[in-house]
Amino acid sequence: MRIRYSATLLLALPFVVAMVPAFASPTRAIDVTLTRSVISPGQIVVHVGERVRVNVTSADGAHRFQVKGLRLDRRILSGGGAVTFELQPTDPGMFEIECLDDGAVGGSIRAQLVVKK
Ligand SMILES: [Cu+2]
Repeated sequence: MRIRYSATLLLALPFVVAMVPAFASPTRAIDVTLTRSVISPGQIVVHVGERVRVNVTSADGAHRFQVKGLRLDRRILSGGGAVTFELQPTDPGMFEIECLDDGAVGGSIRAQLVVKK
């Protein structure tokens, strides 16, 4: 029963998300920059089966970077270098990216991760 449960969990995940060492070299790198007012780019487009490495940096302070539905939640520190994660989508879809500023007043900043066939 334990094995069946694990397999179901794996199938339910739309993505494989993992921290990777800086020296890994996947197919395509995407640089994302965070500020208090914008996530740049505002839309990240990837394709099913494509292997991408996303490098997230902050231009103006600490941020909390989340991709809804992917269990991706990272703290991005100012001047701390890029926080990198790798993904390889298995299904098309659209995922909301939300960025919260540490200690900031007001709402979060949003962007989209779009997976095309
Ligand atoms: Cu932010």
